[in-house]
Order: sequence, then structure tokens, then C-alpha cells
Amino acid sequence: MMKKVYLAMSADIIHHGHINVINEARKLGDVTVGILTDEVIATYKRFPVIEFDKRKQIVENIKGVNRVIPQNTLDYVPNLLKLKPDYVVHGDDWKTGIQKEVREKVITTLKQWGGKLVEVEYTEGVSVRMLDQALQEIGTTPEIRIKRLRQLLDVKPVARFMEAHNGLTGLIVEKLTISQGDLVKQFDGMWVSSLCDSTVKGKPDIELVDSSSRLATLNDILEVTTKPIIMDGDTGGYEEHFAYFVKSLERLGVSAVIIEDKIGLKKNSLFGTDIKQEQDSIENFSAKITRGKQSQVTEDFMIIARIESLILKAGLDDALKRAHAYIEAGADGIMIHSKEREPDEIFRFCREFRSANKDVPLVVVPTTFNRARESELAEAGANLVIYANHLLRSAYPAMVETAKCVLENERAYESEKSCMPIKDIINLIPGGC
Ligand code: SPV
Ligand code: MG
Repeated sequence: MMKKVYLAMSADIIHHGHINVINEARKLGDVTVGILTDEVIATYKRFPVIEFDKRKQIVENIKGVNRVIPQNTLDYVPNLLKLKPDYVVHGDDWKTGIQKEVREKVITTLKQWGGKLVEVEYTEGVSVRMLDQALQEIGTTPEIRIKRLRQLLDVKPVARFMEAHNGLTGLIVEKLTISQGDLVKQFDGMWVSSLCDSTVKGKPDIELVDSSSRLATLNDILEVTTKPIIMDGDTGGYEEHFAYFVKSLERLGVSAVIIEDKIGLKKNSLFGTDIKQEQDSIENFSAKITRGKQSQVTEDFMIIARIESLILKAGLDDALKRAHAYIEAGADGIMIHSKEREPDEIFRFCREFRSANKDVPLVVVPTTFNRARESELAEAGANLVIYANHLLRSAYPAMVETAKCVLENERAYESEKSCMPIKDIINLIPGGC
């Protein structure tokens, strides 16, 4: 009987290193390839360029591959237990680094039935990381980027967005990755906050920064990034103006706008009831959402309705009633906000909302209830977590400290220890020399 051989890959970018591994595998027997699902790739790497069904089709057509099955976890074990292969084949590049633990589990699992891990010499000169970087440099198009948010929400239990307020912070959110166990973690996209966009311009967060200026900020971020962007649209302004704004955002490739159900001079929600803030009527706000939806050109753009009932102490029932009304009016998602230190009211809203509505994406912004973990928010029913102001809030105190230090010492020498080296700043953005 032919020996059973298993190998796994994401197959998002295929190069001759993969073909080498498959060639070695077919010498050993009947080859099953496990293709990592979109969900796994999006969780441990970045959003796949090619979707699962297409990747499956490509690999099925490679010589030597007998069948393709999905691999639903980074961990091989569930598929190994199903297939009980005689051999697992992999490149020998996973002995160190983030895949080390995955490898060890493969070895111990195979031992149960006398199976063996066969490691093929790593093909020098190709690296998915290198190709990935090249892809990132090519950039993206508005059409591809705009869809990315809906795709993310489809495949990830909870998406993670960080604020960006200029090109540089956009680059941080775009590029920063950290390794933790099996996972490579990164942010899924950017939130263009009205608070941060106003504050960096030295202005209050009261819809004073006009839409041309907000779009200019967006453009700076769009120019140097590829991840999806969610725009903080404040109240959306007049219905008639909102309709134009939606079209502008779509044209640029922004994935979603979030508008909040307040009227009058908008104030930042985190003032809560300390100042006068007024919530819009359900009828008016619903009409604004409907108008926005009617004006959009693509199917992909999302209008997310932000509910201020908890901020304004109007209660959970009011928040839930509004959520259902806004969805009825066409909203593609709901954002629920709170300024409580404890996440209880947010959890309660999420659970109640989810029990009545299984599908509509739910966004939370844990600025004050910052002890709530992403996993807990997801478990309660949230799909998207936004860290709304953290890059700016951490940068400002650092800048003030440096400025103070120069004033105190009447020279810059003492401040150097808190500054990055000149060599690093001039090389930070490639292409400068
Ligand atoms: C923003 O980031 O501008 C927001 C979130 O709208 S909050 O500041 O909490 O209102
Ligand atoms: Mg805002």
C-alpha cells in the first residue's frame, strides 16, 4: 500500500521552494496537502492575497499533489489525527523561530503511530517574507483596499484597529509585527480619529477641521499604507453633505465611515454628561444613514452607526432600540460607545445585541474600559476593537518632556537619551539616499 504523506502550506505566494517540498513528498507516497484557511492566515500573518478556494485550486493542479484539504489551525495536530500519515514533509527552516513549537507537536503526534517527519533542505534565495515585502511596496488599489474590511470581518473572530493620524503613524500600524508563541501579531487596519486628527492640528474635536482637511490627512495615510481604513465621520453633518462625503471616501478606497447619533455642536464623547451634548432622534439619524447608503457606488463600503446612548446615560434599552432601527435604515454595522471604567455596560449591550442579531458587525472602542481584553470583548459579541487615540497620547508626553529638557539645559545634549539616533531617523523611511 502507498504510504500516506502530508504537508501543509498557505500557498498564498507559491515559489520553487514549495515545488521542491512537493517533489520530495511525492517520492515518499500519496500526497495530501493541507492548505491553511483564510482565517488562519489572517490570524497569524496578514490577510491572504488569494482566497482559500482559489489557493486550493492552484495546489490541486500541481504535479504530485493527490488531494487538498483545509487546515483550520496553525497546529497540524487535528489534521494529523484525522489522516494518520506515515510522513509529514516540511522545509528544514522551521527548527527555530515561531514555528518551532508547531514542529515539536508534529513530531510527538506522528510518534503515536510510528510516523516520521521528513525535512527538506530549505531552498535558498526565496523567502515569502521578501516577496511579501515586495507586494507591500507595490501597494494596493482603492478597489482592493475597500473590500478588505468586509473580508476581515468574515474571517477573523475579532479585528484589531489602531489610530493613525499621519503618514508616519500609518506606517507604524501598517508594518509593526510582533511574535508571540506561534503567532505573528499585527494590527488589521487604521482608525482615523476625529480627536487625533483635530488635536495634531491644534484644534478642538468639535467638527472644526473641515472635510477637505480630514481628506488630506487620509490621503497622507493612504499613500504609504495598504491596510483597510475606517474613518471617524463625527456626526456625518447634514444629510446632504454626508452623501458627498461617502462618495469621496469610497473613491479613495476607505472601507468604512462611522457616524455618531449626536446633533448640534459635536463634543468629544469622553466628556460624557459633564458638558451639554444632544443625541439625534432615531428618525433623523436613520434618514442620514439611508441617504448615505443610497449615495454609495460600491457594494463594499460600510456605513457604521455609532450609538451614544450609554455616553449620554439614556440607558441600555434606548441603545438597543437605536441599534435595531439603524440597521433597519441600512447601517452595515453598529458601534457602541461607553466612557465607564468598567466594561459591564458594554458587555451587556454586546450580549443583548448579539442574542437578537447574529450577523451585523459590532465595533467597540475600549479607551476607558481598557482592562477588557480583545478575547473577552469578542466572546461578548464584538467583531472589531479600535484603539482610538493611543499613538498620539503616547507621543505627546514624550515630545513635551524633550522640549522641557532642552529649555532647562539650554542645549540638546541631555535630551539625546530620549531621542532616536540621527542615523536611525534619516534611514527610517527607505528611499532617502
Ligand atoms: C475619536 O477617536 O475621535 C472618537 C472616539 O470619536 S472618542 O474619542 O472616544 O469619542
Ligand atoms: Mg471622534
